[in-house]
Amino acid sequence: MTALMVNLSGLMLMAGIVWWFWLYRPAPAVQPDTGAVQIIVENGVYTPDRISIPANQPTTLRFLRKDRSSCAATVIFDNLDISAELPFDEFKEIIITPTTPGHYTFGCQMRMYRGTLDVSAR
Ligand SMILES: [Cu+2]
Repeated sequence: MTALMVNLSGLMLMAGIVWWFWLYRPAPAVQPDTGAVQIIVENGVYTPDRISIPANQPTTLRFLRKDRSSCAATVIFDNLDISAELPFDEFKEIIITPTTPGHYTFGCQMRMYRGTLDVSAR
């Protein structure tokens, strides 16, 4: 019995290693070409959760909240002085024009939802 458990945990470890080194690829940052990005708020994740946008140009973030929990209803952009309420199952557009390139995190109040804006100078 113990030997079986050891074999099982060994198999799971190998599966984990295969997953990590061969199968896992981080999602690429999304580049809007229309000046608008749609972000779905569901199951504890923003999709996409990493967004590349240009500095000094207005970008529309179009949120659609599919999560009924009240915590998901607020999105806060750190260091950009932006926060907004997201109505359930309705599009909410937030237009941002960041002036300083860098990485800006955003999330819900309790930080269950997290995302990053990569602002680049172009
Ligand atoms: Cu939350």
